[in-house]
Amino acid sequence: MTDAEHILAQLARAQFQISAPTLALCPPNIGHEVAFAGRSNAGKSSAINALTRQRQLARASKTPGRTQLINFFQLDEERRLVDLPGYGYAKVPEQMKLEWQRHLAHYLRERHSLRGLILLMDIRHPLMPFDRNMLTWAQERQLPVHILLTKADKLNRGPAGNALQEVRRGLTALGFEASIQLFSSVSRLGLEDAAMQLAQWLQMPLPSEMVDDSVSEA
Ligand SMILES: Nc1nc2c(ncn2[C@@H]2O[C@H](COP(=O)(O)OP(=O)(O)OP(=O)(O)O)[C@@H](O)[C@H]2O)c(=O)[nH]1
Ligand SMILES: [Mg+2]
Repeated sequence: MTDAEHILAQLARAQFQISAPTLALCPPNIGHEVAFAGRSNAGKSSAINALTRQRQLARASKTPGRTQLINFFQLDEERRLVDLPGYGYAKVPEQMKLEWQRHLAHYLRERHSLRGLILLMDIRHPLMPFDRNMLTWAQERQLPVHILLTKADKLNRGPAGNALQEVRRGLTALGFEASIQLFSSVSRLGLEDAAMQLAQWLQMPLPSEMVDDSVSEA
């Protein structure tokens, strides 16, 4: 079994933990967690489902703005994935958008167990104002960011590669540091790379790093 296969098997053990409307109602701020952020409809819930090989763990919907709470998925006692509320859906009342943004900023600022941010952007609409806000907040907190350019299956290979390079250049021009990859929940492109990023931030043990003492005992 490769490291990535091992990690994907571990991620498949994720279980829904709790939905929190505010920071105060989040699970204890201990251990390690990785949050998935992105504009509404970017594919956050679909990515979590693909990475955990569960169809309905995080509810993916064709109605944007469905995930309005901070949803926690537990891998074990000290490791969690977090589905953050999507942002920027036009039909949501302004008052509600401001409320979400307040909770989101609060979560990013105060959540010390947060080890890294997976920022999802639709490959056809990258680096929108919300994405830049997230990158700015993460940078202020020195939180590492890994970008998934989602729905890469919507483009052919050439255009997808070009989009990747263009976003890389955009990030540099804006002064942001982040790793980035193509991703598709549908074709599963980039699944293993994304899983390995989670493993690193969540400090999940890798088979290739585990000491095999059965040999010395023989
Ligand atoms: N073709 C394609 N469609 C995708 C992909 N990922 C998500 N979608 C579709 O995009 C829509 C939104 O996906 P979600 O996963 O619900 O997006 P979200 O970011 O969780 O949205 P909110 O919860 O509203 O913030 C759904 O109709 C998905 O089926 C992908 O990789 N490829
Ligand atoms: Mg969602």
